Amino acid sequence: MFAETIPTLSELAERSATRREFLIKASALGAITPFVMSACTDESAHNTAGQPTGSNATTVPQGGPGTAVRNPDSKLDTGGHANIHQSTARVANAQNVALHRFDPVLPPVASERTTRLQFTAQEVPIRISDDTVISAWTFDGDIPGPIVHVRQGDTVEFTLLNHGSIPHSMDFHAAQIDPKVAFRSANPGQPVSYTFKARYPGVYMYHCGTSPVLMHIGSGMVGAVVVDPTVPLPAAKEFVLVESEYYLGAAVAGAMPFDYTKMLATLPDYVVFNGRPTQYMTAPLKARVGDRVRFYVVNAGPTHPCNFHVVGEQFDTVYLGAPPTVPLRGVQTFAVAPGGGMVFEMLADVPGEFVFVNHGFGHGQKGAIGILTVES
Ligand SMILES: [Cu+2]
Repeated sequence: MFAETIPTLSELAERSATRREFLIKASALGAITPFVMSACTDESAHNTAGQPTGSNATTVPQGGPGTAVRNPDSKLDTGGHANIHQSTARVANAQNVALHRFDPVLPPVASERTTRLQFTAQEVPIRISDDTVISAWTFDGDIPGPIVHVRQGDTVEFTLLNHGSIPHSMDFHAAQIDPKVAFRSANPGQPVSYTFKARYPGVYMYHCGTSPVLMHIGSGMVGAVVVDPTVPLPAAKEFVLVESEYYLGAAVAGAMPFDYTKMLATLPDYVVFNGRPTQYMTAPLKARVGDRVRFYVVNAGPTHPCNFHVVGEQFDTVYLGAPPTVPLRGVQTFAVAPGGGMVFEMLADVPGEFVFVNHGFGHGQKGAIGILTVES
């Protein structure tokens, strides 16, 4: 219904002569309030010379290239870098970066009970639409990072390599672990490893936790972990959607950097599922009549809720936390908090094109919208 009355983001783009005009139309929210940002750049105020300790501390991420000695607590790192106001990446070939659809299908769970993950922090340009390349910070070169799928009780052995230019780290919400040790920052060229057990089922965010966390989450270092319950959920078509907000500055060498001041002002240019605005409008998710459809929705934020809704459908089951504990029945819309993850299920009993959207429509219109096609 709304598509008849409100132009989509793609339509806005087609009608707009320039990118600036497009953004103004897409935002339709007035000027961004000038903002005085915090004092996160005062390195001397934050750093100490501590070393990581504890059984999970397998490397010593101190003194990497271009960095001072840092506190092992990643929340205190990164301050003092000149580029903290805007993300940077190797953008020499930004215009040659191809647009690709992020596959939202949940990958199969591994047969082994120990999953070994090695992610690489990479600062790279990513094309998010035909006319827009962003200068992102990533896990493994994409936004979101790889979808991780394990089972309750599985062990995850994780290593973060840092091929970037500043410290990065990894905070798995699925882990219960001393964050000061495990989530410490890895300096460039110096990996960090730790091991955790996925004790509770559900869908969980992961993100870089290096300070300022807002900048590292907001620049793309996010992803999802799906932990299957011991008693499997009913068979379903399973999709993973990671919503995130983009706050962008003027293009440099063909790529738009993320803007920390705009992140603090909390007025995003785009709100996206799996890294690209409206990507599933032109390349929908697919199901057949009779399928149970399960959406694992993570809201990476960094700031706003994801008010998840499917136009023309209702969720018969919503797991707010670990399934199968206390699901909600008969839900039209539910807000996933920033940093949260929820599981939404519906029975695809009617054929058609069903729009899934952040029903906070200012954000739906900024890109958090797609189509589930149900074929008979
Ligand atoms: Cu980071």
